Amino acid sequence: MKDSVNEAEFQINDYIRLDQMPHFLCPGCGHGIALRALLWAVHELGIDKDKLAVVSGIGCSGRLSAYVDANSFHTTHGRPLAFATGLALARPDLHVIVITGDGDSLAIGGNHLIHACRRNLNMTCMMLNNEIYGMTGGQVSPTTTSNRYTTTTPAGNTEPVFDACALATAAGAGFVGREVTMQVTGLKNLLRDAIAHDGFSFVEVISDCTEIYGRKNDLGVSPEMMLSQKAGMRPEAYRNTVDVPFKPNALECGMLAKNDRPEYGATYRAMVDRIRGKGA
Ligand SMILES: Cc1ncc(C[n+]2csc(CCOP(=O)(O)OP(=O)(O)O)c2C)c(N)n1
Ligand code: SF4
Ligand SMILES: [Mg+2]
Repeated sequence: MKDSVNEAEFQINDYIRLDQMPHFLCPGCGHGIALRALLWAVHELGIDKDKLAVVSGIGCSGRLSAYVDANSFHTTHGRPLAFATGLALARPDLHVIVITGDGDSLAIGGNHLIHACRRNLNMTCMMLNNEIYGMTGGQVSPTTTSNRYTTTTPAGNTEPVFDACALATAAGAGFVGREVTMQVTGLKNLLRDAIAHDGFSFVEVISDCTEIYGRKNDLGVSPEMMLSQKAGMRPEAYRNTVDVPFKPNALECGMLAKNDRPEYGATYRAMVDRIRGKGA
């Protein structure tokens, strides 16, 4: 990974498939902002598009890989990390990035997430947390805020909420961070550091599903949702403004954990070399 930042101006059109436009996202959906920040980070790192692999699951978040002009793989619901594991192990020359949703990675794919964190194979997982199953009409997810209305919790959600970053940290991820879409530059910087990290990196993006979740819960339209998400976060090192009032129970953002333990692919390849050396 290059240490220096590519100084050339970032032009998103250099990184997306224009023949796939217009995109399918609803107006105000936070997922588009996250994709822009991700591609900006890729640009600043000077990653060759031929060496970039973007793997996604199923969901509105999962749809994003189709728009990236690189090696992209739209896999099955909950399984992008399993797919990416094989890819990263077989092709260590690639920069493997997984785009997933809160349902995709914490519900049906929860098992794959904890083992990807534990294994610490070199790849980056960007999880778009909009607190809902957006694509399928707004069912409750493991991150839906308590008491909020969804199509499957018509009287309000009574399940406790998952803290995805705490889960990833406890499971051993090498790099863990969180950011809101309102802080595009901070999100880009966080993603840049996550991709540059040698090991498994996990970035939770607090996104918004304006159409299905925001509307049902009277959260306003996208700017109101983004502002209230920003106000609910505690400012950290990556934040580029300091106008967020401190709240004791606020969620932390920025880089939350870093663990420089051995990367799994390198350990695995060294073992293979050792065995081959013994057998020769
Ligand atoms: C095996 C399987 N089960 C269920 C589905 C239906 N399904 C598609 S997307 C989705 C939820 C997506 O939610 P999330 O991962 O949060 O993504 P979002 O749409 O919110 O970005 C579900 C349940 C499926 N495609 N495959
Ligand atoms: S349904 Fe929600 S998550 Fe899906 S594109 Fe629309 S606003 Fe975004
Ligand atoms: Mg979701």
